[in-house]
Amino acid sequence: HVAAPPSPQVAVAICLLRDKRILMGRRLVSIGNSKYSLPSGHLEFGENFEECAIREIKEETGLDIGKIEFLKVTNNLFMDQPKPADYVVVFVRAVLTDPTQTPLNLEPEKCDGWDWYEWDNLPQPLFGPIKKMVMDGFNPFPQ
Ligand code: 8DG
Ligand code: MG
Ligand code: MG
Repeated sequence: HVAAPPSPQVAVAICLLRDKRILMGRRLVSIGNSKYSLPSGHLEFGENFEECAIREIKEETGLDIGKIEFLKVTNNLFMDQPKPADYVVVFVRAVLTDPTQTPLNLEPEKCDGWDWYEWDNLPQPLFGPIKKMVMDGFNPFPQ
């Protein structure tokens, strides 16, 4: 019996925008450990991108989001990891249903905490994929 080879995985990453700021947190997991990134998670079977975004944000921050819009898809390879990974990442943007709601750190074993950052003053160091997108001129805010 031969183990099945690894497959690409699908993740949804959420640019949660509040006024001129975006929600980010410092990762505490193997890929991108200690780097700042967007809330994100794996697409579950039978779920669409919007449902995944709503669920992951709720699980990770307790926040309720709406106005979810597709932004971009990227293919991110992490081949030099101890456990290599191949992600197809769907980036969406969203806003808070209730703008007075504040983020909770509901998965403290995976994230150091959430905060709002201005796009021109993002926290450092950024997680590789989002860092590259920023350098390439990506901007999730409505123009
Ligand atoms: P789950 O068990 O809740 O479904 O997953 P998770 O624990 O929340 O997964 P995650 O690591 O937060 O996100 C899934 C993967 O998405 C992550 O391991 C790497 C990948 N990923 C990229 N680019 C980006 C990005 O720009 N931001 C974030 N947060 N994740 C990204 O390939
Ligand atoms: Mg996550
Ligand atoms: Mg998650």
